[in-house]
Amino acid sequence: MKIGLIGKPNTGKSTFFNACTLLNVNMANYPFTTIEPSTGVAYVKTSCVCKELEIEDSPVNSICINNQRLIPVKIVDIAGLVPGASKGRGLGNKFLDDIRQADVLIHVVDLSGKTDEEGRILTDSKRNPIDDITMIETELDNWIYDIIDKDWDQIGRTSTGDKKKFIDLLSDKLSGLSINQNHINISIKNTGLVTKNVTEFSNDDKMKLVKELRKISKPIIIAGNKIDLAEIDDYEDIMKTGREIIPTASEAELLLRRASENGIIQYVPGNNHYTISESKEITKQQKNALETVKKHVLDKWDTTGVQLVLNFAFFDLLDMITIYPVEDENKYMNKKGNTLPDAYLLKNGSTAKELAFKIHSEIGDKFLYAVDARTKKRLSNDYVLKNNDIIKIVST
Ligand SMILES: Nc1nc2c(ncn2[C@@H]2O[C@H](COP(=O)(O)OP(=O)(O)OP(=O)(O)O)[C@@H](O)[C@H]2O)c(=O)[nH]1
Ligand SMILES: [Mg+2]
Repeated sequence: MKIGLIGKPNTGKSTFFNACTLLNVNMANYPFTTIEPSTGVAYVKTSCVCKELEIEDSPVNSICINNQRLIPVKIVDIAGLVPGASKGRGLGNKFLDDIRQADVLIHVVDLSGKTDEEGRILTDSKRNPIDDITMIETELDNWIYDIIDKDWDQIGRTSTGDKKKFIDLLSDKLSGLSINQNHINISIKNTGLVTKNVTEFSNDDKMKLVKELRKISKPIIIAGNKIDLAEIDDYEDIMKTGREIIPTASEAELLLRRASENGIIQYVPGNNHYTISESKEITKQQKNALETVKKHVLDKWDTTGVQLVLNFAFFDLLDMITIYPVEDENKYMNKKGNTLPDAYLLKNGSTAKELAFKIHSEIGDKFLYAVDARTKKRLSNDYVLKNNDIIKIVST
């Protein structure tokens, strides 16, 4: 599963990306700083089962800080989209192409309204952030629409009135966009187009289908960024539109993570506080910067929001759960003696056998049964995993 960061230029996508990956990609206060998409590793945060079990863990595939498990996920920083991008404007289709692989999107919006629709700084006016949201949605919709429309008639002829075949062929065309048959079926149902013959779909019908497809296959969480410069009203206005939005301060999160990396402060991503280290020297400038973050972000908004956005994307929009596979169900260890070594993210509804395949295809092939490490009970291959399950897989 992959997250894509999208938005018009200059909203703070690369800052968000850097904050959550702590990599140093190019950042600057002018549009089109990002030319190539950069992929990085971010972390979602969940309360670790080590606390409940009262054991000290030694993670391998993830990190545990203060009983908080940080699980790695892939994130892509995509360059800014401008109005007309779907028709090739700006850096156009290239960037839309980078969105193909994403399973979930974080739309970074300049909540302060201090930049225009192409990311240029506004000095004497303010842009309504809702206009940025509809702009990006429109570009995404037009982009998918054009892809569908191009082959619609031909697919219609080939499938000769057989809807199942039509959906089959259409999903082939859209597989590169991480859109599958299931997405298409649900979208046709949700839009009430199920009774209509596909060859009779009007352009409006197709657009209705596209909008639904986009929502289902690429769900969006809006990061209302630059809250240090924004008003709560702007945030509430977006909430009232029914969209999912979380206020963020990417720059503040980046500052906190860097200070924490340098040992100046102790800070767990997502927390509403930090503590200044006694042992490390701190300059007056650093101290001021940290105090500004506390005053304008943490005290006012409680968190920088960056961690909340990542968690929302995975746990809410993608509906993922956390599973801890172990090899020794009595000691909760792997063979090397690491306690609670791995935390896996799986789609809610996944079975024990699917977990086995996720660990290794061979383990999946040779799956016999699973064991619930808490109760030591045997679980069958179709057992539906629950969040925070600790599971041993037994294979031949
Ligand atoms: N005040 C404030 N400024 C921010 C915040 N996040 C980012 N910025 C600033 O916004 C400007 C643009 O940030 P980038 O991260 O380069 O923006 P981008 O969306 O990646 O821009 P493009 O790559 O051109 O599309 C920089 O000057 C950042 O320092 C924030 O939370 N608050
Ligand atoms: Mg950028």
